[in-house]
Amino acid sequence: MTDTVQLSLPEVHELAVRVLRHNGMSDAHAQAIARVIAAGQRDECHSHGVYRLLVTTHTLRQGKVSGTAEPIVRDRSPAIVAVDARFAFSQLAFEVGSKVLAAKARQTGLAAMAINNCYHFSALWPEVEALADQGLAAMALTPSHAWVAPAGGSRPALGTNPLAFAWPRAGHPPYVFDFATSAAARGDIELHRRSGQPIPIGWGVDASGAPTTDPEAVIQGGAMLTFGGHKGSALSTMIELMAGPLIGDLTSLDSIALDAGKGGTPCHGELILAFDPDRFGLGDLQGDQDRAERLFSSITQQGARLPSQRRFEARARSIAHGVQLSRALYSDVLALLR
Ligand code: NDP
Ligand code: PYC
Repeated sequence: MTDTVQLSLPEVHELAVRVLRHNGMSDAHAQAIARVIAAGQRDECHSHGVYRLLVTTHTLRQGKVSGTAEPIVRDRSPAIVAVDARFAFSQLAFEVGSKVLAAKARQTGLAAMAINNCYHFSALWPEVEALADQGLAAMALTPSHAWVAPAGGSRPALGTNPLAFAWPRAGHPPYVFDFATSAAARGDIELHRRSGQPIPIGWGVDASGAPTTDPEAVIQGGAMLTFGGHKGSALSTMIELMAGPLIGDLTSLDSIALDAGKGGTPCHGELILAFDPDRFGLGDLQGDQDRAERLFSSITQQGARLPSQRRFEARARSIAHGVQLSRALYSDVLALLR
């Protein structure tokens, strides 16, 4: 027996829907979440692919997150749409609200969507990429749980707080980056723990504040670290403020307090911004796009790669051949159907 299992992309989607439906989720939520999980696995984003079924099901079984609440969309102003996820997962709220966000961005040039009261576990690139596919530039930011120490400290105060950006390109996939403002995503540290592997120095400290390579020491009583020292720390704090108090929602400190040690998915808000290049420019859209393309070429022509290039290559492979899951993960996921 091999250590891996080969699945087609429709099989990954169907497995995710089956697990989520079996654990009490409505079809609308299960389908929206399965789309994001299958996309994560397809693009070989292992910390936010099928592995997330373990985390979402754990959270569902705790009974805190709603598996059925329908999001409520509120038109707050010409440039702001707010979506109340009503303590369900965020994906359906994004799908429903992003249509309004895109329409507003086309009307006003710049529009914002606040998603409130959502349980949030996913990567942000599917969201900004979906907006770029409609010709919009986009940014997304969200807090998580307070697992990360600020630069100069050793106790958790910040979340792993991802920031994603997408820029639409004619004839190419969009330019997209999406990263945690911690040195590594929490999901990566959890995957190292699952496979018994040490983590690199710089990802976290133990309970005494000393640098460690032991993922368990970081998770149990230690703290993760931000990327880029004080710069990552300030960026992460900005994300707390913009996707927390600015939109009337929780910080990562609030989210982990709400969790009360249950180890569930973070619960807070998310802020998504969409920009229409047609409205911002001075009337020479083609010239603007050409200048952007020259910038991308100056990066790639010296052998550097654009962010998401690895993902897009993985996507092409997965579409052609399906994906490989570790057998251990596959059996843990099948166990969720019992
Ligand atoms: P990575 O460090 O793996 O990647 C960050 C970005 O940098 C990606 O866009 C990646 O593109 C790009 N990149 C990586 N290496 C290079 C390189 N050599 N040259 C150019 N670009 C490069 O991401 P993280 O581990 O920080 O985050 C992983 C995911 O976790 C994200 O999708 C994030 O949204 C998610 N997350 C979600 C949270 C939540 O609360 N919902 C919290 C924290 C993280 P590529 O993918 O092509 O390698
Ligand atoms: O990997 O840091 C992470 C994370 C937090 C919430 C969802 N993913």
